[in-house]
Amino acid sequence: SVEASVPESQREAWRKFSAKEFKTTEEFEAEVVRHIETTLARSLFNCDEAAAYAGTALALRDRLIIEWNRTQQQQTFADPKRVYYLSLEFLMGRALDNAILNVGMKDVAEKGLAELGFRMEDVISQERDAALGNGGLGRLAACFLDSLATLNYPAWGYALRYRYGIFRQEIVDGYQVEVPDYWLDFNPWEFPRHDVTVDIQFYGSVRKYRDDSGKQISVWENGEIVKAVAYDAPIPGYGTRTTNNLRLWSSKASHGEFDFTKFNAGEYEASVADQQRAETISAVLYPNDSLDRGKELRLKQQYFWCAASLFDIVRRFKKSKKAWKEFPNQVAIQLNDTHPTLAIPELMRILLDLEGLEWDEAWQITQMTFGYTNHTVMPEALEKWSVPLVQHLLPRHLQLIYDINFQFLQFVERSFPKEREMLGRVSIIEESEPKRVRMAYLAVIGSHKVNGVAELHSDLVRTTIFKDFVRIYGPDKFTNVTNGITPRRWLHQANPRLSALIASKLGGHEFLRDLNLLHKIEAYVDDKEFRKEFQAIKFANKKRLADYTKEVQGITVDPHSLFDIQVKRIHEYKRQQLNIFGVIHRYLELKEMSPEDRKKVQPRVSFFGGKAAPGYWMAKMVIHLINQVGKVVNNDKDIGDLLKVVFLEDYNVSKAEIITPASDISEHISTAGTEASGTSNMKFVLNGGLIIGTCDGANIEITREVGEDNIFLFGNLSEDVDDLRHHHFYGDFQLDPSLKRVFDTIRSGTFGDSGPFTGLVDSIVDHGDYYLVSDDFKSYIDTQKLIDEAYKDQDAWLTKTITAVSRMGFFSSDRCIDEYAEMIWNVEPLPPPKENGA
Ligand code: T68
Repeated sequence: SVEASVPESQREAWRKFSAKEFKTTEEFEAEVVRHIETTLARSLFNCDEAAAYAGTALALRDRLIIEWNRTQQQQTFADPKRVYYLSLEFLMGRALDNAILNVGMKDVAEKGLAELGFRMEDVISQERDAALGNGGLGRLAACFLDSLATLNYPAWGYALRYRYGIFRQEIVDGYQVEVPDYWLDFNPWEFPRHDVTVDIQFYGSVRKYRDDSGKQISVWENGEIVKAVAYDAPIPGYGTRTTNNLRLWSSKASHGEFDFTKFNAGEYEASVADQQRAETISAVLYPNDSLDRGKELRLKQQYFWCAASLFDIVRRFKKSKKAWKEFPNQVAIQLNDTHPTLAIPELMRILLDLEGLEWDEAWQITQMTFGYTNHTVMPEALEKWSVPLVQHLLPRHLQLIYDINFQFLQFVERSFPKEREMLGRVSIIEESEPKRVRMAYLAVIGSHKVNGVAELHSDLVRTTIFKDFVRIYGPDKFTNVTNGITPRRWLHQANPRLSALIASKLGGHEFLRDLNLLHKIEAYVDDKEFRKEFQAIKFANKKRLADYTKEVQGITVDPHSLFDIQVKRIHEYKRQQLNIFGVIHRYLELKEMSPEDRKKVQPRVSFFGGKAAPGYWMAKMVIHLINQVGKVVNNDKDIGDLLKVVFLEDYNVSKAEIITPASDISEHISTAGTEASGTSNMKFVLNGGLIIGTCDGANIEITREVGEDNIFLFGNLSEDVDDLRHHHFYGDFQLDPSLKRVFDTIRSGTFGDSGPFTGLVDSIVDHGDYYLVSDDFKSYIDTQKLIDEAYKDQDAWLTKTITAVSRMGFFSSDRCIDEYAEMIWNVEPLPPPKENGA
């Protein structure tokens, strides 16, 4: 039984007046103008592009919210098993373009805006990115929301409503400078739900007593309360009425604006300080993408978000009045990395302390509810929280973690009585000083499935960090779901002309819902007209990036050059340094050549883009080196157009939509075994670019799908990494002569003061070359040579790119979500009703 607030007899009137969605161009225009004139209080005499954007966005928002209401109503009545995707990051980018596309109103909006005097492209580019994420992990979550809605899964995303997203990057004198990203000035996509709030407790103490029946009761009390307020953003599926919800929690002082008792007692500042301290929790996204810094505020964020989300999920479940044992049949919670692992002890607390369940039942429910996705095997990224910190902030949760650990270790001891040394290895508590909670172990123990994000990565998960756990639980608990990307944003939106070309051959856009249909375009690989248009599209996309580069970076590049692109977070393991050393090597070779020989060279532009974590010195020096090399190379008269080096400032999702379709080659060159999957590799190939890459992450599956002839692989394999590191450790290696020459050039001051680059060079020459740059250098530059040669045969190159595109169907996030749904969540789609109403 569902409560409804309007009595049956009045519902007719209600229905008569309930909001209608615009359908025609005229209705759309009417909505836009109405919003501009009334919501925004502007007129046709002062309507700039920003106002046109606002009006359009508000019109679309109204439409989404009608669909959203319908979807939520239907889900409330049907009460199916729902998926909850807990992620501290959702890197959504812009919403307007996506909303227009997904509700199928592109032509209407384009025509309507034109009639009102605006170009759709200009209007769309007024929107600022919702940048609530660092990189791949956050963008994956965003692609998943798109697929979940498109496939009609009843699903919710839960995250924090950061006031500041990932910082904006500026380059000043060749160095990265961080500027705050205050993105909430105008955000038409969110709906504050001031009625949906949750009290979240921190600190305090635990009181234990026995009730009348002798049962031990734990009460967590005397803590500090902070309020979580819900903000909802509608997530429309493509070509379906399903519109799911992304719920973001904002923190607020529990007593509202400020504490009047304190205020009246003259403690004005103290009362405001309380309020500010509470609001700090959701103030800022942590900008580290692969380093665990163990900061108290981060732990607060994690608990605040987990506790609010679980309260919400449990509240929804309880409305259905089902027995607790039904919980895992109604609720699947996916943990995006270990960031939401506190949800495990939090659910235990709810079930034991608040609902009075017995341990065994509570634990079974918990394990069956959670799934955990791992995104890295690199030790410095694995979260470990200091025990004293957890004790202080979350005293009851620490007890529960110890209890979980106790039960678990007993189980291990029974299963492996002769391997007592295993207990220390697998304990959730690391016996360090201070002791630390290993969150990844807690996540494994509290979940029924653990998955990696590409085959090699999932193998490494099973054979390295969770090796013991595979023996303890058996191999079936550990699985692989290779990442995917949404073709709506990353093909249709980013590359409308290519999408149109494909549609013209496949008889429509159905491939955007079933990407495997792409294989049918392989039949056109020899079709003259098709090839011509495909090539023209690539050129136009390169031209667009060239224009952008001129406009924003002031650098002129020739779109006939080979465009070589590496855009992603800057990290030693991703090896942008290998790329820039290769560029320096190329520059030195060009300098030595005779003018005659230079004429035979394939001109190239090396594009870089990406942010460095603010505290990551080495990454910042890589950015500096790229910019310094660019300054010298781009102004060298001997070189001209043969080589240009561009650092694209402030790489983000909306810029990726311009950059990705413009590559001839993109670089995915991480040290083997370090990049869990990578997802931009998929985006580049889908848009008709080839890859230079190592045998790492999803490069391996991409090779399997597109064929070895259509990708450029190089470098050492992951199974050889340990040995190679060992050799470096014992000084048993020879620096490649061309790499040595690159280092000598840097040291000589060719690229300005070499001081800032000392650490970078030394890390390779003197400090063990952990990321094996020197070991892969030769094979990297040789492969780049092969690419130069291959590119000269434009016909063969075109054949490779078309073939590769046609074989990329596997990498849709739709495939990925269906795998999660079947293997991990056990949920079914809930298709929307054909006509209006539930
Ligand atoms: C990325 N991880 C992987 N982490 O590096 C990438 N980490 O290989 C993979 O394709 C992608 O996840 C999706 O699976 C990240 O992006 C983070 O951003 C991050 C953020 C905070 C803390 C740790």
